Amino acid sequence: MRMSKGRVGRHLLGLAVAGLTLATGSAAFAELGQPAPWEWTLQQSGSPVMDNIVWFHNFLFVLIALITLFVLALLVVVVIKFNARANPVPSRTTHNTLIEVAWTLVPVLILVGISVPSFRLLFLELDVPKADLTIKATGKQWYWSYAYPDNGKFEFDSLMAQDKQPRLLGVDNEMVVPVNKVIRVQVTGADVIHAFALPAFGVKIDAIPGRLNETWFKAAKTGMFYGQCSELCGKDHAFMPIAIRVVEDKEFASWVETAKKKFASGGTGTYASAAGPTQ
Ligand SMILES: [Cu+2]
Repeated sequence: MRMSKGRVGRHLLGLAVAGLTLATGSAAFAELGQPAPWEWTLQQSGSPVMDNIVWFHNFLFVLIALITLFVLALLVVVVIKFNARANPVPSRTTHNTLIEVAWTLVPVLILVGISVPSFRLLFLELDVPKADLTIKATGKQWYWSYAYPDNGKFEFDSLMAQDKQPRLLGVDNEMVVPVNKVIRVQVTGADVIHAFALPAFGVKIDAIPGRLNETWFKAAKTGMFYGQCSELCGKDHAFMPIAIRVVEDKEFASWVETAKKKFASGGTGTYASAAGPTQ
């Protein structure tokens, strides 16, 4: 099987075009900000980082599908053309320099082609841009606390609310952020390792005691966005959802005023000291 240079070029161009087409197409069954029943795609994107993750995911999917089909086709050809009946006198060829160079070089080029968007995405995720707002999220057994050091230093606990929808995702006090602003989230753990994850924003970062991790997102739309603790952290690991309400600037400002009063006493510590670090 020989592949001319032109064919390889056309092949790779085809992959790129197919990847782009898939990435721009809408994702069936995926809702914005929360999971949906029978979902088989990624959640709808709500941030520039997630846009890039979705694109990269689709790009790799096309690439891997084409490679798998190509290898399958080669296997079928071998089975049909070179079995003992069809090919009673086998060739004694052992080397073919051109094809050996090609099957070394082509995979290398494919990997280099993958690494470029991969590193670009990695830097986009890890390189926090100049933030408009900083929020500190602390993972605790088994709820989250959010502190707003830029807006009066208030802090409050966010616990799962049994009576709220969506089930297992609704909380009593949501994290509230303004739309289209760069939000820097500093993440830490108070007792054991938790993980702050919000699929629609492409955010997932460990909350480790004694360590301050940083991530960021820029919500593209207003609305409710849900995530969950994503590190096994004890018996109620599944019941410490992350709920973020994205609002317009004005609404955010008025929420800050209310929150300053509501959480003046400091909501933090109440449950942590009562529960203690148990497994
Ligand atoms: Cu947790």
